[in-house]
Amino acid sequence: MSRPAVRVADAALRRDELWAAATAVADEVAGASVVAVHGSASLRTVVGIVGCLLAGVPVVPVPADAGPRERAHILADSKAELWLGDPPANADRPDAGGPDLTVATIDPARRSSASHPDPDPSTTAMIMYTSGTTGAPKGVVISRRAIASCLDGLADAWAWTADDVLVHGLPLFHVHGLVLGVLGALRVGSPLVHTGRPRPAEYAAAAEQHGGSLFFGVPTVWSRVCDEPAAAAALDRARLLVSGSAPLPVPVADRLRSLTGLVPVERYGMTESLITVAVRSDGERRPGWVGQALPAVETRLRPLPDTGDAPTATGPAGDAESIGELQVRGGSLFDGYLGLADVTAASWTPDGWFRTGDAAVIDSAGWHRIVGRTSVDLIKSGGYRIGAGEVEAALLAHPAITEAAVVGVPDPDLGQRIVAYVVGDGTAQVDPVAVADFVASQLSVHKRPREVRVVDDLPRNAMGKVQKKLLTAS
Ligand code: MLC
Ligand code: AMP
Repeated sequence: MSRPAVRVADAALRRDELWAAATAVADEVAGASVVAVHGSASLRTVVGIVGCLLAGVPVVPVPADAGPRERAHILADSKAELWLGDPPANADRPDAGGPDLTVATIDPARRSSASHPDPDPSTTAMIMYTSGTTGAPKGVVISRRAIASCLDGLADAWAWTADDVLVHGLPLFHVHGLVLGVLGALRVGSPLVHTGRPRPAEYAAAAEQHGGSLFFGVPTVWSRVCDEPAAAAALDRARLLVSGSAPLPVPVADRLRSLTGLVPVERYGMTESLITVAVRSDGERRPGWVGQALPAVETRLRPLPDTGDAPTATGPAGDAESIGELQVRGGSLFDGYLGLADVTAASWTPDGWFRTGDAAVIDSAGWHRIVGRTSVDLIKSGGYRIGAGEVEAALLAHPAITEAAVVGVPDPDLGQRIVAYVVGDGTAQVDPVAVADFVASQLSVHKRPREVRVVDDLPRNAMGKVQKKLLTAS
């Protein structure tokens, strides 16, 4: 009997079973304009997403822990007409308080042998919601062609084949866990072992029980693996440890090397561009650097926008020291933000390059080092992208809060942790715990402030703009 193609926690399906179960979903969703799938870490999610892709229906993976306000926005903005999967934990119905939509469960035990025509590569595969510096999350429209281009580039860079066994436990509603971690495995034909959560002990168990050869993690995961040396030691027979979604601190790469004998490889990307730059498995390893552009991608540096927050440029571009804004173009780029033509246009240069908003250096061999972001208002915590503006809007909805500023403060575990500074209206004492709970009633868990600091006023410049640099330094 052939081995499972996908295992999530204790549930598994062979490839023929997965295809037949997903085809049953495709039969059900065919013809829909947009379908939302509850992005829990489950085999149901995999079956639901693959089913939508087989049917050629754009799918919106909804964060499993999205707060009601966030979820209502995603469903209304995407105009999803069907919800696939269990209702989320914090609602009887996914659209509680929002628009009506049909709700259907996903049953991995169903089978269909119907055939669905191959959709055109230019059609939309996914609409993935991601945070900007301000406002509600934007729907990133990603084509089938872009996903294929990205995955083929990574398969080439990492010599990723059906002989590999991929292990990870990342969320199934973002690029890392879903596009790379599920669709990548299916495209290459390597079995996927998803551990439910990305815990060190479960990575170790997957290495031992399932012969994991390729492991994906965000830097927080790798740092936690290092904190459990016995788990780290179990990865010593792996072929490749891959880190992405946020900067991997060099000391973590060094600790991983001493515990496993493997130098992790990094790759860099965004929801909008998918993965554009990667370290090759057969080449040099350089901790702190994220590698070279993938074959279908070009990169360049341009002078940083003068935001007052950005790192300062130090010299001419391309010399491994001078910092510029990283701009990219090529086969894995998105088709635009859903319904936001102006924002889409502003995110591209007039000559057709996507502005990543990341500050980088490039050396003469085309190696990239990411040195920061051009805006302090995009925070990366545990590999999650969080817009300060969205959290501030949630805080300002609190009746006793008159001003709010959200910053990412360096954190040894999470990279950055969210700290909220709030000013009360003076009518009553503002309780930090109640404020965090208030945000929790609206947004997903990782967007909640880890700390709420109640202050008398916020530091502002002569123009009245909050000086966040002063807050992150305190
Ligand atoms: C967390 N918790 C909180 C909280 N934050 N409780 C109250 N207030 C808060 N502010 C809870 C959690 O729900 C959890 O509870 C417990 O505290 C521990 O939380 P944690 O320390 O955050 O750990 P964990 O939940 O394990 O999360 C760490 C992590 C997670 C690394 C597993 O951050 C993660 O999955 N990150 C991956 C993000 C990702 O995939 N990004 C890719 C984006 S795509 P409980 O009860 O649940 O235990 C991309 C493109 C690219 O970037 O390049 O890849
Ligand atoms: P997201 O849209 O969630 O995919 O987040 C994209 C952002 O994650 C990028 O703009 C970078 O700031 C960051 N990022 C992704 N990979 C890396 C990496 N290897 N090193 C540093 N930052 C990264």
